[in-house]
Amino acid sequence: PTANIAVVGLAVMGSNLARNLASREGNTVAVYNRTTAKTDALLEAHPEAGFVKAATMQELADSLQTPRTAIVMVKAGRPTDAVIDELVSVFEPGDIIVDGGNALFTDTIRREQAVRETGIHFVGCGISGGEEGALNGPSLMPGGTPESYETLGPILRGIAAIAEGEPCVTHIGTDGAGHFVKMIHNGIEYADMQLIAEAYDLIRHATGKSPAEIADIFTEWNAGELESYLIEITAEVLRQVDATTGEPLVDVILDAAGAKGTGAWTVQTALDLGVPVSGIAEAVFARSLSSKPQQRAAGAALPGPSTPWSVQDPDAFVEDVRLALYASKVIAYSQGFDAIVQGAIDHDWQIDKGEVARIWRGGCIIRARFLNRITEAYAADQGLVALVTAPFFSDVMATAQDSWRRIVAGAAQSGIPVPAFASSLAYYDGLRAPRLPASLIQGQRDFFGAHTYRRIDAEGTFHTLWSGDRSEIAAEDTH
Ligand code: NBP
Repeated sequence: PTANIAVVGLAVMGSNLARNLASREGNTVAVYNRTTAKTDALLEAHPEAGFVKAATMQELADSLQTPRTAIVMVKAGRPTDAVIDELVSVFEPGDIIVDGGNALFTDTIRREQAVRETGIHFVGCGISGGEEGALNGPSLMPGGTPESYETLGPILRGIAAIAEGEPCVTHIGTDGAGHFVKMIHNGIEYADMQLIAEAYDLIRHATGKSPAEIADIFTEWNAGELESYLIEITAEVLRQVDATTGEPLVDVILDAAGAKGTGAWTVQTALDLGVPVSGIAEAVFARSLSSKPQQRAAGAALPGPSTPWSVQDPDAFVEDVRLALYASKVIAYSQGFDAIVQGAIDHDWQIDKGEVARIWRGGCIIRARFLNRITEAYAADQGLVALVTAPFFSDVMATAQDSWRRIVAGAAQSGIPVPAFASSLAYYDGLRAPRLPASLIQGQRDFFGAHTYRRIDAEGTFHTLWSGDRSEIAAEDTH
């Protein structure tokens, strides 16, 4: 056997990852694809990679040194299960199967349990960065056993993106932890993109600036604390002119946003965990609304406000939008990390939050300067109960909140939809509130369902005899 690592599935992600692996010192990469013509095409296009061709799964297993390690990059769902079954039939105890596809973390937990019975290690590994990242350096989020990471870690460190001299990979936790964290990454990505889109929309409608002018604003923002991949590519998209019409490309692209489902997974999971990820949820819903042409056509006739936004000082307005974006973005990340904290508790994972922020600084779509501040916040306090309350971020809120409130209020008054800005602010104010009207909700629940309530001044559970004399009795806790 000559190869130390294999890639199974040679579509765009798999072939790029295989080339990345082959370009690193010390790796010999075996490659397999169900349709062998694809394997042949890859070998022909990249003789420099020195790939070892496997025409069957048995050939693949025979070409690998032990412990055998194979990274699976096939379509998520049934194809992944099919390939895992085939690998299990030719691998031996101690070998390692890595799923690098976009699996739902609960599928990864299920697969890990099944594969573990055979003595083979199964590692669900989140991979972020798309095709470009797979080729030149992705952010990698492996789960699985610590033992498998001893073999896998050095290989993954070799191909990961480098941020400030360090590879963007860490062992996230056992079984599905890696795919869970990748899912949250994607959820945050949805929120980040929606917030940027709202910022653009506000500036466009309230100041009348052109997409090219707004592109310059984003370029300027990218030199400051908002510096990130998404801000950078936003400027490029806004600057693009359509060759056919001569119009800004953003004006000829149909305004219906697609989705592949990982944002919805994040929200569904967060609902189960009981963690408010309202910024992410609004971002997912905003895409849904955009993709409802019939409802939007019917809605176009609905009455709106009589007064458009009259911005007196465009520079001051743009700075308000920048700060509103920054504050909302902090909330989106804070909510995402809250989901990681709760997911780790529910699934018994030891996840180092600071490390997660560290490995997101390179390779992935949400790479951003301020992730360093998140790493610092968790380094200072691993038990941080809400990221936004860390000193650095509460200072951001102090600086940004007046601008944020002006923007959300102005948007409401002039009828510009800013669901992610507004819900982030509402979450922030909810978090701050010394008392919430949840006391009233408990009263209502007790009234119609005898669900009982607790008091601020006594231990125990109580019920008011609403349909009797309305006196209070001590009650069994019924929830
Ligand atoms: P696809 O998701 O399009 O999958 C194509 C590959 O799956 C081909 O190699 C195909 O083999 C193989 N395959 C299928 Br389909 N059914 C199979 C089966 N029953 N048995 C064996 N092989 C089967 O490829 P991709 O776009 O390169 O994505 C690969 C994975 O990476 C996916 O899980 C995807 O969600 C994920 N992904 C991640 C990112 C990211 O940014 N992280 C981006 C894009 C994709 P064939 O050639 O014989 O049909």
